[in-house]
Amino acid sequence: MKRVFSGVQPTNFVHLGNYLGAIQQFVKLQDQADCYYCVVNLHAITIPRDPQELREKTLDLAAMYLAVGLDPKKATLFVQSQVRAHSEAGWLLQCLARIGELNRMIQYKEKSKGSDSVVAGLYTYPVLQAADILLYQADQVPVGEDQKQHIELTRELAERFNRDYGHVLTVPEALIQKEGAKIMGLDEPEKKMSKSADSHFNYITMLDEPKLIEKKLKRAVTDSENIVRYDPETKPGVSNLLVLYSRFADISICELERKYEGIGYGQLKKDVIEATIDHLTPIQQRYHEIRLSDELIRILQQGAEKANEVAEQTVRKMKDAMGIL
Ligand code: AQP
Repeated sequence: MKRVFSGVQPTNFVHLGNYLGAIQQFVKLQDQADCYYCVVNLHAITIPRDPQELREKTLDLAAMYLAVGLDPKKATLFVQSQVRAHSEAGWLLQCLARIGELNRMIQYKEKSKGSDSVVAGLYTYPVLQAADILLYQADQVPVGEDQKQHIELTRELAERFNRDYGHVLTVPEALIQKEGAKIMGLDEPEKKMSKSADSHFNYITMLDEPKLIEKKLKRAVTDSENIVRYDPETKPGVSNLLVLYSRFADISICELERKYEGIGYGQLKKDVIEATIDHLTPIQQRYHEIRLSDELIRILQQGAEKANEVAEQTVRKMKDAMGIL
């Protein structure tokens, strides 16, 4: 059986990009593979966070994992900081990663732009991410397109480790969907939807109320052509709306293009609003039930125990191979 690992940062609320790009794949894969899904809270502190808020957001994200349909009987759900091997393996791999490689990381360049107080953790975070994945000997890593470069680095580090110290680590591959791998910002559809966008009109979170979803989608940037056609290059806003509608209503984009022949953006937006609200409402109801239950803590404890067993084995093998007593 294949092994799968992935994680999401508990920063702000999960948005439709995280959900359609990554988390929906997590749910499908739990029936086909041995899956480990993590709330990567150690990554979240690469940008300063309020400690109480980080605690809450960590549990919020774990509750969202369950609300979208992850089943702790099928997949292992846990919090990164509750498995110490992540930090330990992160250091071992930092001693293999090269400065030149980290300098090339696009996310680092984007997130550090314009700041004169960038912390070292933001720079080395792709190496910790590699450790997260390699500890579980994952074959596949379901992610959005923006993570492609980090998975390439992970593969490179695993191959380098195996070459220098003997075969210990599985070299994983990224699992990136054909459609929805990059959901674009509603207010700026040339760029990806992002939790850290300046305006909340950029994204729809999984917990946005129907009225807010409607407001955000009504304001979504389109173009002046008023012809519904999928063309991400020249019509990024309309194409993004088509992807959302296609994924939520389970209708192919070709079919949607036919459906909207001679019909303008007003109707398209109305339909996207309805499909989005219909999809998110039951998830939101489940989320609110789960978030306050003791069950959540118990599931995370059990998940951490299982994750610890696997991760400890790998880090021990890594240390043995490197001659670390
Ligand atoms: N816009 C997106 N479209 C498709 N997939 C996306 N992902 C993120 N944005 C999009 C995927 O979501 C997973 C978890 O991401 P993360 O928590 O590690 O955050 P991130 O990649 O840094 O992106 P965010 O959520 O928008 O945060 P910021 O604003 O901080 O960059 C990953 O698999 C990611 O590919």
